[in-house]
This record gives sequence, C-alpha cells and structure tokens, in this order.
Amino acid sequence: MQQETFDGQLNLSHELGWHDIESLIQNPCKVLILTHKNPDGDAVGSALGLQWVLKRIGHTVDIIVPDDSPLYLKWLPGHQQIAVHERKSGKNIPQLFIDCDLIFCVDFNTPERLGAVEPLFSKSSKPVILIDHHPKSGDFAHIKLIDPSKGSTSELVFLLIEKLGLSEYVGPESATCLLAGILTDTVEFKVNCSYPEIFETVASLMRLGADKDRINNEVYNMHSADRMRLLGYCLNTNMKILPGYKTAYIALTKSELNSYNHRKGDTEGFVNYPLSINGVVFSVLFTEQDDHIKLSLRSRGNFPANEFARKYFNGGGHKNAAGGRYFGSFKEALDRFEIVLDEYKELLLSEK
Ligand SMILES: [Mn+2]
Repeated sequence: MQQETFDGQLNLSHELGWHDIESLIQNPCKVLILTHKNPDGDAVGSALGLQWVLKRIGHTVDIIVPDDSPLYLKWLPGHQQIAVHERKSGKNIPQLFIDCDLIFCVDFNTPERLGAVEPLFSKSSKPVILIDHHPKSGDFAHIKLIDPSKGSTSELVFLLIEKLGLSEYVGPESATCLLAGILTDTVEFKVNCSYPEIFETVASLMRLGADKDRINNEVYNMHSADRMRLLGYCLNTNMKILPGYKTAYIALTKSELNSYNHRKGDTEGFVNYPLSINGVVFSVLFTEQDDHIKLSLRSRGNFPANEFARKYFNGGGHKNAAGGRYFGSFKEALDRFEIVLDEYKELLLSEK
C-alpha cells in the first residue's frame, strides 16, 4: 500500500533515484541538510524532522540555514543545533561542506534561495537529494523527490521515511517537527490540503508522538503585544481594498515597523487577513527592507500568485502563496503593483 501511495502520488523522478537514496544512507556517513533563507515552519520542520531520523540510524547530521528562524520556531526540538550562516560563529560551515558525504536540500526550488550559502553549495560536488513541493523545482539536484500537489515538504519527508522503512525511528521530536511543518504550511489546514492522504500522515505523526497542542501554543499563542497592535494598525489604517480588482494590500514602511518594535517574523500571517474579506481573492503585503521591498502574495482559487510574482516582482512560489522583491522605492513598488494589476483584471474578476 505504501508503495502505491508513494509511487502514485509522489513524483520521485525515477525509480533508480529511489534506490539511490536507500544505498546512499545505508552506511553511517556525514550528512548536511540545507534549507532556504527566511526559514519558515516547513523549512525548519522538514529539516529537523529528517535530521532526527538520520541521526537515529547512525548518521552525523548538520543543518545549515542562511539566516535565523523567527522566534516562534526556536522551541522546535533540535533547533539550537542548527548552524546559522549569517551568525558567523559556532560551526565552521565551509568545513562542513568539505567534510560531508551527502547533501539533502529541503523546501526550496532553486539554489538562489540559499542566499549567502549558495556559493558554498554550488562549489560542492557531493550527491544532492532534493525534497520539495514547489513548482518548477529541481534542476540542481541529483535525486529529486518533488510533488507540488503536497501541502508541505514535511509531509514528503515523512512519506520518504515511511517508504525507506524507517518509521520506527520517528520519535516524538521528529514527529513534532514534521507536524509543525505541515500545520504551518497549510495555514492550519486551510490551504493546499484538500486530499485525504494528508490526514493519514497527520494521524501517523500523532501516533508517533507529535505534540499538536504544543505546536499550537508555541506557534500561534506566543505573540508579543506589539505584534498584535501592529496587526491592528495594519487592518484599521493601512489596508487598501481595490474592489475593481478583487484585491487588497497592506504596505508597511520601515518607520511604521519600527514604531511597533518590529521583530523578525512579526508580520508573518498578516497577508492572510484581507483574503477573508468577501470579494477579495488576491492579497499582498509589502514590507520595506534595507535594500528592497519585500512582497508576500496570497490568492484564492485559481489566481496564480506565483506567476504574478515571477513576472513582475523577482519572485515565485506556489499558486496561492508566493513571495517577491522589488528593488526601488516604496512608492515605485506600489505604483508598479497597481499598474500591472490591470493586466490581471479579467482573471481576478473571474474568481469567485
Ligand atoms: Mn514548504
């Protein structure tokens, strides 16, 4: 049955790839796990979930991320051992690349997403296994386990572990990390999870000890009062609705962020709120960064947020959840947005 689920639903690029994974991890070796910059729950959850299992079967494993996680992920079991490239302290990251035998990449579709870690990765000649659920993924990997129909990479990691016959090595730590990835990437089972198998995976993880209540508490109930007030300010004062385009957006300048003592991760999830308004099918959050304007894009139905981000804002992602960047002033970014939105008017208005 597992065989059927895996081969039917997951696009493991070729059957040979599958056996390659099995033989690559047969004997204890040094494994690196890499994930993308601005790591989210799925990036960190899938990396840690995989790490716990690989360690238990005897491998030496290091996780490398370009930059640090938001506060709401730091409680995840094993998080404190993650090597953060931008911190420039602790583990010798270039040496880890030299010493490793094998590299797993999780939850990203292009090496650019590795930020400052990308040059080290590109220089490496070690075998690369990619596990990912983004569209247009994977040219850079030797073995690919890619399935854009899945709600998270964490789910794919668990399906791989099952397929490898390693479920017995999934303990409460690993299960909790993987469930955190599934829960956050599906926005608490609201998006990208309209298929029954995901709940079978969730059931398995719960049986293996995943602490769902702790995830809820640590991820969703640990906000600062400043973050709540910033959200209130966004929705009350800052949200612009364009009914002629079924679109809403929130734009936050650096000084606005600073006036609410903004900390990394504070604006996460803000972009989802406008989507709950009747008649809004496309929502964008603009936040001013040091050298660019960051965009988070969310859509309902068939509107391709990823295509929009790719075409006009140096970005990409999933159909209903994408990211982008604009290099220019805040005003230019918003002007450009309103102009290019017109090209999608028909499509936006056709969404229910
Ligand atoms: Mn993901």
